[in-house]
Amino acid sequence: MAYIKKRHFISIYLLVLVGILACKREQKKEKITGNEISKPNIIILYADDLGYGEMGAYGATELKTPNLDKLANGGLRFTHGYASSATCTPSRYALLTGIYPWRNKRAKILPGTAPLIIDTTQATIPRMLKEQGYQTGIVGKWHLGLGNGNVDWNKRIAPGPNEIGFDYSNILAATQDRVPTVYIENGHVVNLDPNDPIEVDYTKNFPGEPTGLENPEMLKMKWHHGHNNSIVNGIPRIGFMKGGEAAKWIDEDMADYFLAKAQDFVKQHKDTPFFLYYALQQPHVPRTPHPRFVGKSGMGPRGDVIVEADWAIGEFIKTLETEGLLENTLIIFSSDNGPVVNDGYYDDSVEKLGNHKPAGDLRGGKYSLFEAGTRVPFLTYWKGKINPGVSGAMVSQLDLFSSLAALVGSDESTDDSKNLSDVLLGKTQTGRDELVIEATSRTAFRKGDWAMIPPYEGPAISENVNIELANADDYQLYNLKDDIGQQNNLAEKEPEKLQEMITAFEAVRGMGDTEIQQLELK
Ligand code: NG6
Ligand code: CA
Repeated sequence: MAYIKKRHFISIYLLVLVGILACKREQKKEKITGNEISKPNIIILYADDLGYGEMGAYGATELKTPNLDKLANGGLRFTHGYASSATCTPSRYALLTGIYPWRNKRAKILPGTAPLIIDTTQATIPRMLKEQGYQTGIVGKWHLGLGNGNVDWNKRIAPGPNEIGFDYSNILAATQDRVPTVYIENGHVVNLDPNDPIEVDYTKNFPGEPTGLENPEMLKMKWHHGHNNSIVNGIPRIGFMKGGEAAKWIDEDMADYFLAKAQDFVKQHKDTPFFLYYALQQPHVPRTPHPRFVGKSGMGPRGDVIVEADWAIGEFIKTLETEGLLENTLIIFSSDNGPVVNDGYYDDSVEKLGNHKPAGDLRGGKYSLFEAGTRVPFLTYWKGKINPGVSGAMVSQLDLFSSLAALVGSDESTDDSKNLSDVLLGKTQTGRDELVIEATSRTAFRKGDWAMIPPYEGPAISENVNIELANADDYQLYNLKDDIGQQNNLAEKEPEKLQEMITAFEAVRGMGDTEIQQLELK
């Protein structure tokens, strides 16, 4: 009897369990069906060091970027779209978290061995979207640190992108010019041979290993400044690396590699809402176009890799089209910081620049507090949803967190990140009124048509990269409406405006300006 009772009980239990599971499945299905209608796929295409003047749609005449232009002309082209910083790590930190990078002291250009600078409990775009039912992926450049310090590259590398909200990751750890020069998929070095373990060190070389400094005869690309540590594929890098021969990437294949991974991700997840952050490596150094693109721009490797990136984006969009996804996908294209021509290698970029103006009419470039450091190409595209046009609204990549959250029905937001979803979709041209921009630990301010740069110590022009950094003894104030090239400093002529700007800047920045400088210049 007891036996029967027990069996009976188990059957009922199983029935109830099956019932609950079936119910859950039903709910999930409904949710997914709902998502298909209301939740678009979201793709962020992110270039590395692409300047404001580098696409046909932004006025480039010497470089051909037909695929990016197609995106720009079929979507919304922002003329006041900003990266949060004039360098990579801080911009990428702000993009993913919606937090100003100067709030995180670790958000500086990182070595390949740096620990992860995003807290694993922190809100991020991928985590927020995951909570809304999205499949989330990153393909390409990471540069936000990995692990907790002392990473063993031969074991699973964590925490990293998969611990801050990405379901899938296939990344290069830091930059193309920094070791380790390997792809990392979901925390594992791709093609790692356990008999040839990888070691990485940024302070000292491994005995007997060649370096760019000591073995110039081994180099196919010469270093100009920095970049004289370990040699990989004939290119000297930043940092020292040993082992991992089979896992080392081939620089010229990188564009094809990441494109294929981005296409795979989209194809695999076309039936659920997905978020893909496709972070291209071009035109950051070392510029290594695939042989198919060599000589295509007439501008040397820097121009050639921009042509290559444009091609990759064209191919990627074709995949979206073939898969029937264009009408249900919001695409955002931008760059992590402004342009630099010579960033440390002799690669003909200076000699062959010709009449090309990477920053367009803007002053400065990468590393600069002038406009070209952070004002970058910024496009939104959604076939049938976003009307083609140009928007003069001020938007920052910082705003993507709250804007995308609002778009997909999440109530998450941060104080720094403004919900500009209507601006991104072209429903209004009222963007942000003010924005703090950052460049190598210094900050400046934009409000309305005005740009204010506090005094900073340091060279006016960086000798190595030949870029005006905006360091000066006195305040600088520019009216960007009349003076987009920041040639007329109005700080003395417009003391009231200057004071208004300083006050508004300090209100956001959170401390007196002197205090900021002491902090940053230490
Ligand atoms: C600098 C590198 C530069 C580039 C940059 C990071 C030297 C001398 N210069 O330190 O080549 O790698 O860091 O670029 O090493 S970013 O786009 O990732 O911020
Ligand atoms: Ca960059």
